[in-house]
Amino acid sequence: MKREHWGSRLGFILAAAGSAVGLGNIWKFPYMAGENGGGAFLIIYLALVFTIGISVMLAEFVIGRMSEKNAIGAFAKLKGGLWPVVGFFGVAAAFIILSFYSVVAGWTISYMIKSLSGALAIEDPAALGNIFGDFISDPVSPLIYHAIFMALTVLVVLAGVGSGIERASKILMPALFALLIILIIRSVTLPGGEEGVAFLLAPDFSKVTWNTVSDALSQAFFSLSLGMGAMITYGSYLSKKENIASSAGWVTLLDTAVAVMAGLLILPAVFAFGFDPSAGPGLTFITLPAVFAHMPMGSVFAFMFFLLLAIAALTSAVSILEVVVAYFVDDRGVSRKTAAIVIGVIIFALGIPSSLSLGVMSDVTFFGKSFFDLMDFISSNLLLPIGGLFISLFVGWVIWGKAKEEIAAHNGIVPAWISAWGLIVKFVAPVAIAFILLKGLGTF
Ligand code: ILE
Repeated sequence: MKREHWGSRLGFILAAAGSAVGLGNIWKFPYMAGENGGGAFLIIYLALVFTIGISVMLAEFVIGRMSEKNAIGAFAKLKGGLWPVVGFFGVAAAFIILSFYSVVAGWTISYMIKSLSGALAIEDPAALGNIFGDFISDPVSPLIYHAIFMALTVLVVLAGVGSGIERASKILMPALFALLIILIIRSVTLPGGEEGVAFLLAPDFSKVTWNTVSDALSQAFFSLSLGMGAMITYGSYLSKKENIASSAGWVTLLDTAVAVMAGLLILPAVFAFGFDPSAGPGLTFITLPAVFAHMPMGSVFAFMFFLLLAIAALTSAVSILEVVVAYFVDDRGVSRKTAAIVIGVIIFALGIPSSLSLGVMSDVTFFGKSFFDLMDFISSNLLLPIGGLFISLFVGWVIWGKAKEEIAAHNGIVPAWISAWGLIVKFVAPVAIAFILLKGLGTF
């Protein structure tokens, strides 16, 4: 059977950017920048994204389009041997990440509703902290939203690549950009907001340690959806006419722009009302509602913000589910419908202990971590970097000659920058990623 292709170049770029732009950009990036010296973190992050990040993304597009296969099947087709294990890591990462990602995405849906009902129109962050704490530790309510979010994700994937994923991305991504721009204008025009802009743009290198660098690299992988098979899978639906290098450039640029814009949305507002930018993961769910409560029509802006987060999360979750579904459809002969539903239900079930570990199961720890943190650690700190490392080595050393042809497939011209890309995938990325991996494991 001929593989389905994206309907248009724009459709593909929006879908891939939809995968990349997610909770990682809007929820995680601003608080990580807030904790790590603002502008200094931004500079390191940008440097890593535009060297290693963009290179690994291009490597994933090459593997996907050359093989026209899912993440595991791609390695089996291109080389075989033990290489499919790399794809297996990606599929495993996708599976695990979606289980807890959907829990957090569920929170955003609940917060949309809470904003509308006025339940969050409270100026005191301590009271909002209690609301958040009570909500996420509840044994039932977050699971209902987790189920709703997984159901939405399954529905999009079930409808297929063109009529589900591409169509949803073409509607949701422009909506996301529109919401983002409205919210940024509101935020940077707040009296006192300039301080937040300065915080994000003026670097304070005194806070930078090796940890900052390793956090920035892990964040780059997570945010660009690398090492989890997503870009291999999306790349496999690309036609040979597409310029994959420029696509990788666009997706990286859009993803980074949204992270910076999210910083510009959140930090000025936080500064304008005198809150702490280093509030950590609670910045979005606790500090931001307090910020909105200070604004005229705050509930409307709060609703728009959580809608923005939910949309960003949905287009990302769709890409992660597609990684697993594509494997079962391509290699196991399962129908798309059955695969999407059954895998969706299993991932939902795996998310249950993650959600409960923030409440009734908080005493159950594994290696000192809650189930939620354990899932996050195994996937983000182990599987993604391992995937990225071997993807770079695979393209740089195993299929390098063919990879160059793949880059030139649309016009027959091997670009001049190819040697710089070669240098990164052969040496720079593997060494840098190995460093982070060892650090993550606490070796040094
Ligand atoms: N890249 C997205 C994000 O930043 C997802 C990460 C796919 C798991 O949220």
